Amino acid sequence: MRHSFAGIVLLLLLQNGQAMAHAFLDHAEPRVGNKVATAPRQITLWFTQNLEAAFSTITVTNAAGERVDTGKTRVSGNQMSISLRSGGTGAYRVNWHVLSVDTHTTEGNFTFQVGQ
Ligand SMILES: [Cu+2]
Repeated sequence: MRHSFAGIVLLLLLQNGQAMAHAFLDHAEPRVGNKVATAPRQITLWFTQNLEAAFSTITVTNAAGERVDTGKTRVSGNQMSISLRSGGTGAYRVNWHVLSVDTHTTEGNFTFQVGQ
């Protein structure tokens, strides 16, 4: 009886630890919310956990809402990046969707400013 109770507590602790280990955005280049003088050639995102390349993607839209990414996300460890076409000035939105190695998916988006 005592043993099985300890086992259940351990299981709950393990599950909780795993749930807190989803891949979340750690930082990005260009930085989230930052302003850059000219449109970057690529976007790079770093996550809190390693990513599964096949199911992790980035899309980027310019101020007019047009896709300006080249459509090919590159994944390496906890990092992924994508090249951009020139898309003019204004607010760029970066949308990310990742599958981390713990099989959980997370997604989010942020903007940065190009030009003045
Ligand atoms: Cu997770």
